[in-house]
Amino acid sequence: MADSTPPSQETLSNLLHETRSFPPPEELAAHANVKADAYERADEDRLAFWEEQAHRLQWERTWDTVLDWQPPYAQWFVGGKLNASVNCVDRHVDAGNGDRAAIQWEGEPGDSRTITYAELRDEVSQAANALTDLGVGKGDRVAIYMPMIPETVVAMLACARIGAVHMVVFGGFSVDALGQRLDDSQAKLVITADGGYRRGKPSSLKPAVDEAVADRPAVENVLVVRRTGQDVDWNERDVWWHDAVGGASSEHTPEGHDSEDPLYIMYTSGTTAKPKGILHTTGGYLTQASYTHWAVFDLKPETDVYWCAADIGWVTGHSYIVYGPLSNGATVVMYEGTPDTPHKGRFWEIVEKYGVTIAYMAPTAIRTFMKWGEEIPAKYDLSSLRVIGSVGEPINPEAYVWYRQNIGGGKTPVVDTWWQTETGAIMVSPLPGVTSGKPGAAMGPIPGIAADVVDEEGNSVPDGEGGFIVVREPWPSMLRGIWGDDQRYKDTYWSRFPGLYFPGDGAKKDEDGDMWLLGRVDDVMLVSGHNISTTEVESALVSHPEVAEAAVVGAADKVTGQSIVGFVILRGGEESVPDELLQELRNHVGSSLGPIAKPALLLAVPELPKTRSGKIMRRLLRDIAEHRDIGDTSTLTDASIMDVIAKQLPKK
Ligand code: 6R9
Repeated sequence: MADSTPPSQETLSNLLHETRSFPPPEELAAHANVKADAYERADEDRLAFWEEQAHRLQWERTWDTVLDWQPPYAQWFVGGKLNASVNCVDRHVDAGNGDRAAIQWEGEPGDSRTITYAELRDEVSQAANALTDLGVGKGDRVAIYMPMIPETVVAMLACARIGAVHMVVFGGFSVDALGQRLDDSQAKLVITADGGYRRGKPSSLKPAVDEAVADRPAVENVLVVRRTGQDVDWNERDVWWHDAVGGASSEHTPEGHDSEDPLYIMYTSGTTAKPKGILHTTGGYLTQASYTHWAVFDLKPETDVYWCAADIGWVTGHSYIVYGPLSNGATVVMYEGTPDTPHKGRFWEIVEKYGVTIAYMAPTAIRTFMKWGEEIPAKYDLSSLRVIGSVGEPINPEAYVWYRQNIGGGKTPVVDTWWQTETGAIMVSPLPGVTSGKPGAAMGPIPGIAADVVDEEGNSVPDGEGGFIVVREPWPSMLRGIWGDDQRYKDTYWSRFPGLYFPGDGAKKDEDGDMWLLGRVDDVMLVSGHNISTTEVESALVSHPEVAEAAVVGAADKVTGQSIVGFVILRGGEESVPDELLQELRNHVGSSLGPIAKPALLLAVPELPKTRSGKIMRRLLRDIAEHRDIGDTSTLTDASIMDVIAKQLPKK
């Protein structure tokens, strides 16, 4: 509906005028990997800038052409050859860093493993040999349906090593979601585990795979890691990881792959339509994943301990647990379980235990920690942290300030990083040694990225106005298409504004010219002819001291077109709240944003429907608010929450 209408100027001028600003710490700025000149160099010659970044990697053959751009198809570092797994592993061993920890893994029950770069090379080589023995070759697709264990990383890198294309499916997805992705990608091997640990108990994975592959003969083998030791049914095509990989040689001679050879497919959960298989290739993707991880987190591989608390089944796990950090030779912390198992201080216990210096997580996690209370992180020594990041949704100014204060000790820069599965790597973000951070703003495009905010005609908007975020020039880690559906690639991203990439998000430039991301344009609400972004109303709610999380939707209304229905989680977690408080919250929104933005109905709920990457699924809340049957919930973490929320709603 509101598909092509940008947030109105009126609403935007009402926006919270953020005056807080946090300059980079002096010490960090003095030794920062990236200084302000990077923007100038990139502006002067964008291709030369990316070419310089490509030299961060080890190439078997250098490229002939930096960019071949036949809109909307880009090829980067054409003619170059490299191996992504060599760049993430062997290279560091060859440089004398074989003893450095590559992965510090923490299992949910408290078991742990340290894997050095030398050990990782051996395991990846063994897995590459095992995959080859199972008949997997270059270009074949391999599905990975795993818990958060080191073998998941090994499996991805082994595929990259032999040129097979990995396709990781969230361990929490249903049989149907897995089956649909197997059909679309025509995967020939599935790598899975008996199960993993979540919320204090073993959850199973193998039965879902058994069911999904039963009527899918294209899957030739299922390779199974033993993680929990639970009983599993055993079928003819099943192979134990410890037999196949454990028994394989740790010698493997890698070959260079073309810069444009496919590296992986990652499905993004379309809202109603079939999921899109986003295709990424090798040289450009690895260049930008590596550069952004080094630049945005100011990574010093010798001394930093880096932790990204995302799941590997999300693109964030691909670019910022695996390809970015490992290509930079970083020490990466990886955690298997949930943040409240066995207690609500688990994340901070991990930071203290490993001396984490850089942490990266989603706003949904940050808001949950706000709800649990600041006394929990206060019990741990978090003084090792020096840069903290956010990704996945707009971070509300209040959540940003809480994060900086209670996790960052009031001193660390917060990097709010905007990007998508399709962009492959970070596009818009402050740089911690350069940018003064402003709560709630992603600030501006990183060097070498031509992102802008435009109006409906595709013209750049002046400062103080809003519209749509677009990207004007191709970038190295951009998607190369949608697997098997070229028309959809053109229609989805390149048809709204001819010649510009359209990510589907609303955005604005504030009076200082800093960029704010305002959520998906299809979530924008239309109330009495005014466009109102969900992000702004939610941020206004979260800025009230009693509110930890909020989601708002526009529900059909005979009089106003749509009316705003809000769902809030209170900081103490109470569900039965006095009407006066809800009234006060409605008024609070009214006074921050104007009466038009005041929710017509506000409900206190114990939880919100979220995807595994923590995004609020507003379309399901809209179904509830409009008293409709609830749509597809297969990508929800916990579908039972929908009944709980529906019960709160007054009858029609
Ligand atoms: C990396 C990732 C992409 C969508 C994107 C936008 C939202 C991500 C954000 C953000 C505001 C940020 N998003 N980061 N919105 N500020 N820092 O999340 O990929 O799962 O494909 O989602 O997430 O709406 O378009 P993906």
